[in-house]
Amino acid sequence: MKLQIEKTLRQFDGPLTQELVLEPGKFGLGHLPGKSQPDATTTTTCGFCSTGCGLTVHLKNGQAINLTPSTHYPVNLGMACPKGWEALTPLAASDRATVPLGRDVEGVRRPLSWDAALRTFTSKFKAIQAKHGLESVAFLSTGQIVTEEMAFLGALTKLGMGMIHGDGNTRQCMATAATAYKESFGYDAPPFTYQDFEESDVLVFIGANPCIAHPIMWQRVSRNPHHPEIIVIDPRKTETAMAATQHYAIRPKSDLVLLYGLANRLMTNEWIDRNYIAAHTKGYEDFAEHVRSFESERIARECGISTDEVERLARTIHEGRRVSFWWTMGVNQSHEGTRVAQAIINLALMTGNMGRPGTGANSITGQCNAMGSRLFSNTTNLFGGRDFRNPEHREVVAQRLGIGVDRIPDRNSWAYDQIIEGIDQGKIKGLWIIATNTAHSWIDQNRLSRILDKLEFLVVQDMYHSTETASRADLFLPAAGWGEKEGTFINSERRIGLTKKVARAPGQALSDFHIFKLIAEYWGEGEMFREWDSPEAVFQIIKRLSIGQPCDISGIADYQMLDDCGGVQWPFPSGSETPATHRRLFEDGRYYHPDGKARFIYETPREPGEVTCGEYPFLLLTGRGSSAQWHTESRTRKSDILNKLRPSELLIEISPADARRLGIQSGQPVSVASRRGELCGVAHVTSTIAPGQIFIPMHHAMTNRLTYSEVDPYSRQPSYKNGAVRVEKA
Ligand SMILES: Nc1nc2c(c(=O)[nH]1)N[C@H]1C(S)=C(S)[C@@H](COP(=O)(O)OP(=O)(O)OC[C@H]3O[C@@H](n4cnc5c(=O)[nH]c(N)nc54)[C@H](O)[C@@H]3O)O[C@H]1N2
Ligand SMILES: Nc1nc2c(c(=O)[nH]1)N[C@H]1C(S)=C(S)[C@@H](COP(=O)(O)OP(=O)(O)OC[C@H]3O[C@@H](n4cnc5c(=O)[nH]c(N)nc54)[C@H](O)[C@@H]3O)O[C@H]1N2
Ligand code: SF4
Ligand SMILES: [Mo]
Repeated sequence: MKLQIEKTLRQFDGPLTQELVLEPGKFGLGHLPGKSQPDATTTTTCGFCSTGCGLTVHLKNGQAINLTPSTHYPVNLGMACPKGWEALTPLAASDRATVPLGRDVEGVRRPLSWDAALRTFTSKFKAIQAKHGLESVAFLSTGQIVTEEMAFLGALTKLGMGMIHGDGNTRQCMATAATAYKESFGYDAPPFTYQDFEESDVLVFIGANPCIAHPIMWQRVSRNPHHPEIIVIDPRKTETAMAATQHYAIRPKSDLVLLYGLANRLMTNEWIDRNYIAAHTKGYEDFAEHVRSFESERIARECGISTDEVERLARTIHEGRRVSFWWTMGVNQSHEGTRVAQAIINLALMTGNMGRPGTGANSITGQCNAMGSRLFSNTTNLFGGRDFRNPEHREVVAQRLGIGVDRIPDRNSWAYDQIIEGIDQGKIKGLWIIATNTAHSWIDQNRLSRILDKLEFLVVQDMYHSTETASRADLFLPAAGWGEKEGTFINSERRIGLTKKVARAPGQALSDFHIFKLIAEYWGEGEMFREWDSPEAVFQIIKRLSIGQPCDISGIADYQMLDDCGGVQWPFPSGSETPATHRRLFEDGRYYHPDGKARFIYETPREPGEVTCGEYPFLLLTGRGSSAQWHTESRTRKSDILNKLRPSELLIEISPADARRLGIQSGQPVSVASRRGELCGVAHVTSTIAPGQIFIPMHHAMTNRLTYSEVDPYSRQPSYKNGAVRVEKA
């Protein structure tokens, strides 16, 4: 064992360490074209958004030199958005991390050898655990590393290092959808396939802006030959709303009232599918009683649209033969997001729009592997969507991993916000952050910053040493990025796609996989991970863990099969025939609850915790700014091309009426303040935003100084799209 560590480290010593990362003639995967074919290509899956586009990488001497969208991949059919086209560029950025970094006695960052870095990691975290208990060290991870790495991290920390608390940035993103599905369907199972975009005759987008956030999904909508009605429910007149046939600019956070009102209209008019309700659902009668008081006049009053609009919307849903409902962050990031998502699910269930082509209650995912994180990261759920608190589940997992069941925690982890609270209260002293930029993307940044100061030891593992979070680290570990390692992503339509190593990581940067493997050895748990030898070996372990669960993928032989099939959608249990190109769930009307029936779940709508007032009269909305910007922009800012496709300044979108009243013109500097912080930007006067609201893109590090920390009580996802602010000429 010791020999193995030494050998690995020797190979990463010094500047020219790449030979081990990329063996000549063995290009990432064994079956890829080797060095001798200078004009070879290979296929991979994009590492930005959850669309999961297939990309064809053009190679010279085994190295990626260019890429184009894959024409035959069933997801994108030859298309890619600007980020996909530019995916290789961020790998060559000048702030790529090439060596581990520690801090000297003065606190100045200094390069460390991997050996010293790993020793520091181990001794510091072990000392904290010895003094304050095993739970005093926690981790925060991501939806942007491959499933194999997520599984490794989840096993290493919770089964190997004795941690209880570890969560992902998927909490900021998909927790609401996951919770809603689990309660309504009995399992976290987005039912759709992208083909549904093309097969619907009515598409309803709620709190989603796919023109910007999922451009290639939107392309699929554009290919729909049925002249569909496209309905957008969004307080802003977004790019998607402009392209829609109907736009309802409802008052922010009034979705639940609107959706219950629609259920009321459908019910009152008998526009429901009684057969479907009787055969496949439970709880309809109580739900019908609940929505009785949501009459059109009330909806109009509370949502800020007319009664005629309510009627038209209900009628359009009724008249559609194949109606699909799609939602994203306008729903998930809300104080009552879980119930809003379930209100959408209820509409699909009561109208029988489930399980048929072009239908479904469909949550669009965000990050390239948020779906992998939901199932296999071992954070919120025990591997495979199981429950840490269930002794039988723990027993199964222990058996399949060949470990003692006592190694598996019998409690759930704290959620992201609770981990932050835990740091504030001194319960968590050590934190390991992997592939997420907490010091930019988490809510209420001024408060977060004060809390992070309380940590005794912060480790950050990222591709770049320059991120807001990396700059705060006591120990920094340099990671390889997408394209420099292999593994699988699971996209929004449950498709497991393969991503490959087509470039060398710079300097001594290692794949997250390698880093976890080394940490396992240094921690003294190498033996537990003997079988976890390569991403593909871990893929086989994940397959084993999935058996018997709705996400069973034991029928996927290996990586080669994923490559050959253009990805495979779960479920795909062993014994399945060749996977069809498109598969949706619930075609037989059987859901995952023991009785096979979906549930109608509802609750009384309530006001968010912060509302506008005289001092803070504007409601703040945040979200994606352009298709060329990715989150905290650690990657997209590194591309000159993408930089040309985004605004060069932080734009504050404000309505013409408000701008006039405040004497503000487009291009003028403005300041925005909330109870928590303030920022300066440039006014963008536009009628896409309603009076009384402003919109600020999330991509700037200052945006989250303003945001208000409130979480949905069931999913614990933060409500990033609500807060009261003041706007002034700067
Ligand atoms: N270019 C680009 N694409 C991305 C990303 C990126 O950073 N850049 N990120 C990816 C990720 S991780 C995610 S999660 C997705 C997010 O994808 P989306 O959710 O589509 O994007 P957002 O802009 O965050 O929010 C969508 C809309 O919600 C609306 N909204 C706000 N409040 C409400 C409300 O109360 N009700 C309703 N109905 N709507 C409301 C906003 O006006 C906004 O237009 O995008 C993914 N794709
Ligand atoms: N105000 C506001 N805030 C928001 C949102 C909003 O709508 N409004 N949306 C929220 C949502 S939905 C999301 S998903 C989050 C996203 O928030 P973050 O996860 O913080 O955003 P990213 O910029 O994607 O951060 C990913 C980090 O991982 C690094 N990285 C990339 N690939 C790898 C890898 O392979 N290995 C390692 N080790 N590192 C890697 C990148 O350099 C980057 O620093 O933001 C949330 N924050
Ligand atoms: S739509 Fe998403 S997956 Fe497709 S190329 Fe763009 S960022 Fe990549
Ligand atoms: Mo997200």
